[in-house]
Parts: sequence; structure tokens; C-alpha cells
Amino acid sequence: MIKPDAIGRRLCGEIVRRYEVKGLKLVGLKLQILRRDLAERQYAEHAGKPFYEDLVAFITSGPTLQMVWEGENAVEVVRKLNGATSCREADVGTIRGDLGLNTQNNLVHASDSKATAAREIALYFDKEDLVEYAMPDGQWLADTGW
Ligand code: FUP
Repeated sequence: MIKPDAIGRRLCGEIVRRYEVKGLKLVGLKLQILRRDLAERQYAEHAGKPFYEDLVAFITSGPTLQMVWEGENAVEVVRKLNGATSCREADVGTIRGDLGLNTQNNLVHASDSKATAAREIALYFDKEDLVEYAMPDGQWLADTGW
């Protein structure tokens, strides 16, 4: 997910570019301002924590771009590209490390496991919203196991 701060800072193209050129395949895309109930379901694991109310207020404060990216080890690859939760601590070369300044306004969200991805995708997409297709560069991206 691209968060409201990134959209407000006109960083959508830059962020999508990073996932795209790494070799991931875009199969779902949706721009929306999250309703509070949806934001609460997204961040259910954080309910009751000190930053929870600010987090829900922030994520519902403007548009978010939901994306589904497919690829070898996609969960791990996207989280690596995003960098650590705190933009101050995130490595240079990551989205948060290069472009972000603090912890709440950290530009992006990514699922932390396949199970979480399945749950979060279902929050935002119907099955028919996801597009099945082959990319012509698949032969260059396949893991040969070397
Ligand atoms: P991440 O998996 O890196 O997106 O981070 P978490 O799921 O741990 O946290 C979700 C969001 O809560 C973060 F993106 C920002 C916010 N957060 C805070 O504002 N303060 C904290 O101390 C931890 C998280």
C-alpha cells in the first residue's frame, strides 16, 4: 500500500517504479480513501497500542493506493525494498531510507507473510479484480537455484 503521505508528496511513480524494475509483476491496483472500519481491520493487530489512534487517523486522512505484486519471494522482496518501519533507521537504498523522515509517515505498507497477504488482499480486492497474465521477461527472472 502506498500511504497518504507518499501520495501527497507525489511519490507514487517513484515507489511503483522500484517494485516494477526489481522484477515484480503488478496484478492488482486500487486508489481509495480508506473508511475507518477498513483501516481498523487493516491494523487490527495494533489496536490498543499508543500509536493506534494516530495511525488510523493518518491512514484515513487521504488517498491510499492498494497494490498486489506477484513474484518469486514477493513478500520478502517488497519488505526489503520498503526498508525498516522507522524511516530514520531504514537503510539507504530502500524506499523509506531514501525518501522518508519518520515512523508514522513511512510512505508504504507491505504484508509480512503469505498469510497476511491473503488476508489483506481480501480486504481490498475481489478475486476478479486481480489480473492473470504472463510477462515476456519471465525467462530472465526465474530462479535457477544457483
Ligand atoms: P511495518 O510492518 O514496517 O509496516 O510496521 P508495523 O506493522 O510494525 O507498524 C505499522 C505502522 O504503525 C507503521 F507503518 C507505522 C506505525 N507505527 C508507529 O506509528 N509507531 C510505532 O512505534 C510502530 C508503528
